[in-house]
Amino acid sequence: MSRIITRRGLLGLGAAAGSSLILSGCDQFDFLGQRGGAARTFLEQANVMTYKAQRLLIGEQTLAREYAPSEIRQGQRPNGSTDPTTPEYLALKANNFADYKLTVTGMVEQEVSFSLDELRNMPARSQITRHDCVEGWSCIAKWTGTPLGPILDMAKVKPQARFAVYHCYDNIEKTLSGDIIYYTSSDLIDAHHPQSILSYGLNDQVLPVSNGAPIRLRIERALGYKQPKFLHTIELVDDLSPFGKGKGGYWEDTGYDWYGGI
Ligand SMILES: Nc1nc2c(c(=O)[nH]1)N[C@H]1C(S)=C(S)[C@@H](COP(=O)(O)O)O[C@H]1N2
Ligand SMILES: [Mo]
Repeated sequence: MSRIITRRGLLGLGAAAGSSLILSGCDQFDFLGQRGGAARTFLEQANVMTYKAQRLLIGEQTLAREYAPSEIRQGQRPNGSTDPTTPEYLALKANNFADYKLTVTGMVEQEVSFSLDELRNMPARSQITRHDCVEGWSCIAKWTGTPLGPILDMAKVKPQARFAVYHCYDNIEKTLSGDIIYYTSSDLIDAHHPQSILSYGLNDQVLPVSNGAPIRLRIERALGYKQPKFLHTIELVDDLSPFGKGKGGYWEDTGYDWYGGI
């Protein structure tokens, strides 16, 4: 069977067969923000199917496509939070992230923390990939960072762990009952994927604040909202229900697909 069947392809087929909805391109995801909309309900029901189908069809460690430098046509378009205002983040930024630590915690034998310099001195990987946002735009960019898999291995993930939760510094939403902080999550296959890197470089420059400084994780086979910026803690868990509204991420809590595969 073809290796290039994508979630969009599957949804397109399902929609064409099951209803009058046709979901074929990025632009058509715009209306997902409407809670209870027909397309969103369809996507929510399709979550389980797409995760299992994608793992079967795409395989565990297939690489996302990488591009040539000539295919980078513009800077990475900043989206979502572009200038976090939480006191913790402002304090780190004021000191050029000298006091930043990335922590791996939860279901691990050994909690570990790394400074930015330590992360920059670990084996690095660069990759030119395409970022696809559900709002209907894409950008090809070069990301440089250190692979997440070996860092999880240093922490010795316990066998009962099933997910990695990625905690960020930014207040994506301010409400009367306080700030809502961005988070997302992945399974451990994506966490160990060779292209899953803790990136600190973008297009051969230091990763700017607008794109997630000092560290932003890339999960290249997933949509934009699965690429956490301003990352500070990776928590290994066996259950996503205690976090946010229990769906595994800020956007996932509003109804977006948890797996978010492309
Ligand atoms: N912490 C954090 N991560 C985030 C977001 C955000 O608002 N906060 N937005 C997500 C979305 S929807 C997209 S499309 C990308 C945008 O990344 P960029 O600003 O580097 O283009 O980041 C994702 N990761
Ligand atoms: Mo996005």
